[in-house]
Amino acid sequence: MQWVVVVAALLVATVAALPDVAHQQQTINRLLYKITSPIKSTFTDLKEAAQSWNPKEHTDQCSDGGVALNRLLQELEDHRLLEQHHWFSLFNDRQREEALLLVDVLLHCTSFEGFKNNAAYFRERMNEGEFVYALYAAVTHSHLTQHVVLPPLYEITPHLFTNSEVINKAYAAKMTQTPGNFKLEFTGSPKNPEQRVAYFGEDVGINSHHVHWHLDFPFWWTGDKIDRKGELFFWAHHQLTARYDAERLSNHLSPVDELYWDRPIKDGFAPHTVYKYGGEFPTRPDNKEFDDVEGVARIRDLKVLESRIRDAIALGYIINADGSHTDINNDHGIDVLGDIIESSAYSTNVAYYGALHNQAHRVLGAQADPKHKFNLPPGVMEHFETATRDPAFFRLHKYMDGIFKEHKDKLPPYTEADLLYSNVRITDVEVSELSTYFEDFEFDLSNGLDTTENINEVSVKNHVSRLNHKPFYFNIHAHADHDDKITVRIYITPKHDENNVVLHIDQNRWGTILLDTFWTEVHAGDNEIKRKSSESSVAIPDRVSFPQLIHDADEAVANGAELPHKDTRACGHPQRLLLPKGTHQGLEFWFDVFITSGDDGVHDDLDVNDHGSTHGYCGIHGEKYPDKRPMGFPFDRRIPVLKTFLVPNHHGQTVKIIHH
Ligand code: CUO
Repeated sequence: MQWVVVVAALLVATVAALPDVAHQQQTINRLLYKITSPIKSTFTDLKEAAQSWNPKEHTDQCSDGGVALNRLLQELEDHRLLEQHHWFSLFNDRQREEALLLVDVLLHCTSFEGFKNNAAYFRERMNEGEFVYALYAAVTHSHLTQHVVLPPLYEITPHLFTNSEVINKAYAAKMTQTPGNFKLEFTGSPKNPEQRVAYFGEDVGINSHHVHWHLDFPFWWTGDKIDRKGELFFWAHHQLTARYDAERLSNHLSPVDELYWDRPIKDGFAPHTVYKYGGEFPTRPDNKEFDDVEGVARIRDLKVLESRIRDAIALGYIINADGSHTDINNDHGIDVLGDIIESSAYSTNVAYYGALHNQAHRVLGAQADPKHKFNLPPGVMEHFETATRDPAFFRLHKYMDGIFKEHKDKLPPYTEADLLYSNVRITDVEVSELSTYFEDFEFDLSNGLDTTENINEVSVKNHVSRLNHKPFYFNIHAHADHDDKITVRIYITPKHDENNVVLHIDQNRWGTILLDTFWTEVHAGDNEIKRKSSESSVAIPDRVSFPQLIHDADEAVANGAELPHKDTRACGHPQRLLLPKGTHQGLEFWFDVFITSGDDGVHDDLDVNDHGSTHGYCGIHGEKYPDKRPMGFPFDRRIPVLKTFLVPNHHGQTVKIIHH
């Protein structure tokens, strides 16, 4: 795909031609409205485009001269495209190929009009799941749509975020024209200890972040080089795993164990979730032995891939496809390994190292029907929307994380010189009360229900309990010898294990959670650096709901007004899950503050410009990851001697998280 080559050149030319943002927002809303029904007749421009726009006549509006468009049209003409009203999975090679053909078409559009008309045309002719994926990916990456707020996916394809009991009630509500707001219960029963942390794995905000992380950093991406994508794959999932383990602690569960190919998958999972088309998501009983999955992978082959990757770690280099070696015993090694393990299109030797992680998702997702005898649809593990519901997700990622740790543990520990920033001495840190609680959250289901134009809409919602925390702040007192820009990193780490034993820093450092990282200035003398939880650079606020986006865009278009939304980025840990759940007595964590030189920042203006503010787990869209140091620094390497950490620019204290 060569769209990126032309994007820069077109950027200047097209900015002037951009229609107003409100109109763009309205268009994207309308393309996603009732996605399994035809475009509404009152959306006249889209309806017209779907019926009478002939894409072939407009290849002059494609930066590739229509190559991508003609490819997709040919597939359509040959009746090769997946039918509508069928499940879609990104991990299905053919289905992904089709979705990416549309991504290719949309990313080559030189004007928003062309983007819109092509999208409307293919919306009516392609599988709906493929269309939604392609539209989300294209809006995320197209230079034409950077001001559009993508609606929360839980309100576009709610089937993947709620359970079948609620969906049945929603259908009944629609049939009987009776508005409803149903309680969404977490999957499972109290007999299953894993259910105690279902509030985390089934949190719609976590699921939304996870899907968007993979939309921002797609494994198939071959466009403009995305900075440190492989390392981000490691880091975002490492943090997800660390956060999950922290949740388990307050729920009296031991850390999740990793997956072993030659042992049974200990925990089963009954998703209680249904596809819009394709039936129920398959169930897996407890202690299922791994089966080879026909057409996907044999377990013995996956073991071979694992062993090749671990050989590379032991040897300290990757063997590239051309036989050359890439050294990985350095800061950059984790990035190379991330690409190899996922694997992404950046992997330098897929033939040899395969796609361990992606294959594992598919293999786990197909354990209920590994020979495809029963024509079951893909399991929850085969969708980023649903994967974290299954306890096997965290086992899988613990396994991946262990491989990454094997590599990190081979690197030399940081020395005092690596950690010391002698300009600053932290004298004290005040942390306000840290407390968590559960609250109710409501989201709309109506986009998942079919409609015809002569049936009235009824309000159909569900509400679910979700974790939140009281806003908090910290106040760092630091003495500086001279004025300088500084980098601040804030971490919390569970202090005890599940048996209440205090852990040595080298035992728990892998469970460290990044709360915030930012750049600011210090002046010679005493400084006070205040920071609020709401400013955290790892988290994003609640997404604007789809009904609200529709309302705001329609109103803005009608009045020629501006849209009120600023936060376009959907990749980011949910703000309200910044803290792990505490306990009534208070769960103890280490609270670590590290201040290093501002030179750790990649961009010069980071102290005054946060570049979209959600870079911790998601980088800065279209720019370099802002922190030059390895992600997780300085807890990413072994800490054999605690003394190394006792530099004046570091401060550690115990804090308690209380759960109310
Ligand atoms: Cu995100 Cu496995 O990479 O789900």
